[in-house]
Amino acid sequence: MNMAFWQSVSTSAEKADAVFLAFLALSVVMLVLITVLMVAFVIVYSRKRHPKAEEVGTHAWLEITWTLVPLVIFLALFYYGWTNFEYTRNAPRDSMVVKVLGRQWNWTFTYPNGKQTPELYAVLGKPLKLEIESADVIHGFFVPAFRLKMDAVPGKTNTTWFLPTQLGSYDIECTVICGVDHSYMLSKVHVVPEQEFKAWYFGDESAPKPGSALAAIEKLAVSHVGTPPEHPGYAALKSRNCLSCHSIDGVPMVGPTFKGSYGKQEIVLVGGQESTIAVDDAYLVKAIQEPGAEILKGYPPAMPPVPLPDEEVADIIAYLKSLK
Ligand SMILES: [Cu+2]
Repeated sequence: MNMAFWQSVSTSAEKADAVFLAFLALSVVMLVLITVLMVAFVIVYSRKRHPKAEEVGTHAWLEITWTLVPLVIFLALFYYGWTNFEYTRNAPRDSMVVKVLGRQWNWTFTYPNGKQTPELYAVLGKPLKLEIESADVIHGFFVPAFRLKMDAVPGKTNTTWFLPTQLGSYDIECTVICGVDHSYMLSKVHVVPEQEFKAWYFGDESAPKPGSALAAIEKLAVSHVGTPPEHPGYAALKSRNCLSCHSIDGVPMVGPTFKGSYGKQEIVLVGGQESTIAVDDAYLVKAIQEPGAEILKGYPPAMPPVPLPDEEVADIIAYLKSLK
């Protein structure tokens, strides 16, 4: 099935749906059977037809039957569910292993060669094993289109896997209330053709992300109606997940907004002592590399250090200067 609300685009999704439908079908059969019997008994054994109560004797075989039949049905359902659960837990040996790190409030995916992305790239028709961890609190890694859900627990590695069967981009959500921006802890799985993935995976820093050929065509279509190209600093903020805690429109989130921040006088806490600083290049470089050193007053020390190449830092600072 491929309706928007019932997308099953991985092998595990097809299996999970089969189990779900089996349980649903049995539930419907039981509901109808019990309702029909209930109504029939009310009519057949009404007081009008049976004014005098009778004692009913034991029917050994009847009792054995209605005990054994449900037992067999339930054991069969258990076996069916269990084998499918096993299937989702045991990744094939040729799976690519991707580490998933959940933190307040984003996901980071690390591939075997060390490349990192904020959104997951998977190859169509190839198994992908996930090793899921958390840097802070418990999160829940959930891809509804794959029927794939696994907790991200600090100090523990949970694994699962999937084999995507359809090209496309699918939502990733966090299922555990993990703090104020829990509901923004969103990402995507992009299922792409193998050559596109390899070109990015084995390419250097400048290799385009898989799926970008398609995105570039879409962008070209948009640029004909006059959308300006994205500022490289904005692109960096987006790809490094900065915008899940910092806004560019003046509204403070977990962290301060970027709008109008450059050149401002701010009060910071340095080792518990307040001091006034000007937000300039030097401060911003330090705030990115060592975010815990000088915390802006009124904000939690929540930001992880972000190792960024120098050009990206320069792009980001140039972009912040432009945000008046
Ligand atoms: Cu979360």
